[in-house]
Amino acid sequence: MTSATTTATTQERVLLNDEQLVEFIINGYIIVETDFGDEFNRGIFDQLEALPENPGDGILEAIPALGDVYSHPKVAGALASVLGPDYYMYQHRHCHRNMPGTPSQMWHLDGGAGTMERNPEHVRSVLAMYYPQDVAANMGPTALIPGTHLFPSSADRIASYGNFKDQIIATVKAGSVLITHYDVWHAGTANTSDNVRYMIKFLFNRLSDTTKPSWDYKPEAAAALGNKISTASGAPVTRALAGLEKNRRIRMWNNLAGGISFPTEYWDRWKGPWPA
Ligand SMILES: O=C(O)CCC(=O)C(=O)O
Repeated sequence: MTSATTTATTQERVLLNDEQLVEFIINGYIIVETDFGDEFNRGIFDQLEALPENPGDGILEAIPALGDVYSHPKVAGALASVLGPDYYMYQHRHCHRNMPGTPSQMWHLDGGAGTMERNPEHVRSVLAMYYPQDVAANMGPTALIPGTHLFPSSADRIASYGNFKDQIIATVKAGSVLITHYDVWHAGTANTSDNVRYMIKFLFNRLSDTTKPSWDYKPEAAAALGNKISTASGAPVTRALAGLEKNRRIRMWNNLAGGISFPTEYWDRWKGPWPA
């Protein structure tokens, strides 16, 4: 493990609000837009273009300004909200350079190396992907399937799957950071444009369990949040899994919120009128 390299102090961090946190639990991702401006993002892009080869894990040493992305108050705030205030950056990182003509990847989860940890009932690890240029639909945006972090166990069969009804194609503005639960199914899509697309992926881990919400929690919102977590429709899942999906969301909330917990429940989904 490497120690946290984020320089944003706890006070500077712009934490997620309740609504954003619940959306993260339901969908497994959030897109954070930074306010660096063209000069900063263009500067990173130009430095990437000048690299003689892919420095692999050494990308941060090769381009130290990338550290500013992950310590930006909104990025550090989102990471602290889902991983606790003492989260840390993992040592593996990767620069994806997608040239015009790069084909799409297969759906996948990352390998679970080192201290990265899968958990459908908690947030222990996340991916954070920074895009130094606008990414239009034809430039190979990252695709993901919301809600799949709640069912990571089917991951060994996903490579040959095609399009999903509810997939998200994350077209983003330059400077955006896509933060996903480690277990969200994702893939780079084809770059059919004439432009190179860069994405730099960093990985972050939880260090300790939180005893209270680490986001901008408003106690008066609790009832509505509990209701949303247990009733909002997310990814279309089979009826038999709907109860498990909701209970996993609730357990994820309970793990993130420390003492403020919602009860998980059993209900008989099969009782009722005969199908027409
Ligand atoms: O290139 C992308 O947008 C996605 C890359 C990816 O799937 C990964 O780094 O695991």
